[in-house]
Amino acid sequence: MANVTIDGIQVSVPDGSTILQAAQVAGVHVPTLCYHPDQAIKANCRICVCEVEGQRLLQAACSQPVYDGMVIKTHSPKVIEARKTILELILAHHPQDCLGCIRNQNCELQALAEEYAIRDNPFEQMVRGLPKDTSTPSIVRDPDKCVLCRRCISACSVTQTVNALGIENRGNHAMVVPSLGKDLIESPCVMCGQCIHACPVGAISEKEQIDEFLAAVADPDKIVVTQIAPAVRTAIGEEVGMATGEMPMEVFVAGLRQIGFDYVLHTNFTADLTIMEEGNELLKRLKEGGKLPMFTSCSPGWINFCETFYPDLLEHLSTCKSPQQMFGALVKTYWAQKMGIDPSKIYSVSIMPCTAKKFEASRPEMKDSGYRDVDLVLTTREVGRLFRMAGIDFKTLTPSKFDSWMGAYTGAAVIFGATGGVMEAALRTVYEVVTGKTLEDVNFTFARGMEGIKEAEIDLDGTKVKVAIGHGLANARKLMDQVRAGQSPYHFIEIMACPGGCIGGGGQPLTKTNAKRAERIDSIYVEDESLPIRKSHENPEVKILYEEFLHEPLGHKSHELLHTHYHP
Ligand code: HC1
Repeated sequence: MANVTIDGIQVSVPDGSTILQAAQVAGVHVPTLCYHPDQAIKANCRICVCEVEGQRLLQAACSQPVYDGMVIKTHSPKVIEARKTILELILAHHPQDCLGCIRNQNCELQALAEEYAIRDNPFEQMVRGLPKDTSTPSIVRDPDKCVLCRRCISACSVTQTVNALGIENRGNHAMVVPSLGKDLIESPCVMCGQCIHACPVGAISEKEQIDEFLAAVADPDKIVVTQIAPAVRTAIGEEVGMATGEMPMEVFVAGLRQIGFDYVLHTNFTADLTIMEEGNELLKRLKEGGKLPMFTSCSPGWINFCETFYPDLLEHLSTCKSPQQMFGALVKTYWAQKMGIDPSKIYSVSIMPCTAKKFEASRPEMKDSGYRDVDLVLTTREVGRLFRMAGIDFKTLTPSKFDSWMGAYTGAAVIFGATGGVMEAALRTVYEVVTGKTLEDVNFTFARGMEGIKEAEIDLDGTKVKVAIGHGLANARKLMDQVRAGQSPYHFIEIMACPGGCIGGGGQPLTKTNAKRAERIDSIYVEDESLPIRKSHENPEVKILYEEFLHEPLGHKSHELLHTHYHP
């Protein structure tokens, strides 16, 4: 252990700790910018510099290890002057359009400028005037706003192993650019949006489509219908001043009606339906000798990753469309018929935790209903903005229920939002279908939690099925390399592109830490346990859908509307 003194406070910390870690133990705030708690140390912005007694040069707190007897000052006049100069230099190269910036009031640079009372900048403004990159349907890059912290590069290349972003040039000319220096759409970007969570400023953001939504609501010829993804409810409260998981579902539904939705339905309904189709597809492959292991296919960032990096393994993907797209195909066919509504008037809006869902909805093949199946995708953050714009007071709102025929859901659907949830939901149904017995304990706890790869062997009354779960694309890559090498022992693999699953999606309220992701996961399982029905095949509205419209899983109508193919 090392005994150090920070701003007069004595603490004892493990050998090898950094000044920043020691400061956290002492309860002393040291500002950071390039530092990210879940990434390797970069130490390139120098905002965290501190004064160490006996040393002439200031030391970066995020990278400098402490030693026994070290005396540190975190806010001496010399330190404050250095930090102010660093901030002034960054701001001299940064646009001053904070009022119109998507990160206004949620920007780490803006917060630091306030913390250090940066008022009149002595350095001349030298913004480069680079164009925004709006080439993808999901993500916008604004290179002028980049502060070169490299957190996006780390998220893209280490957490996700996608390597869509890199550094071009050196010194004053250094820039973060898509690989090969082209627009993002020409890079291997999978549109997962993990770079957005990493970015401290407004240099990378979702493609905001609030104005399209407002125009649809104002159009008297449009019937605006929404679906809500499983991971949204747990996090939406964070956008309106509530704790994680605190927003009750029926209050959320009431809020959505307030901002203009005519009907509120649920992606959870088609998550249950996905289990019916995907579970039966797995059983068919096991029985008839189809491609194994079978991979889940609901996470669009993962599909993009598979198409880009593993085109030779596409046949392993389940042919099921994602729940978002199953919903899109059914709302303008089955639901429109049931409600007696002209499908050409339906404007179908999904609320998703995911930026890649915007891309998925725009895929040319996603129009099996005869129309664009999903017209617009709003992220959780965009809906948070709409709630704030409408000035809704959630404490006084009268709770409201989902609309009929595609609004009922089970606990199995709720857990789709967390890593391992699709696997657990599938096992709850597959067990009962294969064994004909009631599954008394529905909790497959091996599937839960933030461990990168989880695996188990499930005994279905004598039939042994080996399964694995990976979340975050670096973990997906490990599982895929095993499959490519012919060494995968598994029959069924769940992959979610984002760390933690959809609760950590690129469209969720901005979070810096895996600890926050774990908190959202906990709230998902609390919701699962609170529901009276926790197995997808017991969803009463899904039963009606099969009786009246689809007739059987994997049948003709299902293939027409609910399944798809993939392309390299
Ligand atoms: Fe997901 Fe899915 S769980 S992919 O993570 O299968 O985004 O929430 O909506 O479609 O249901 C995301 C979440 C989501 C789909 C479902």
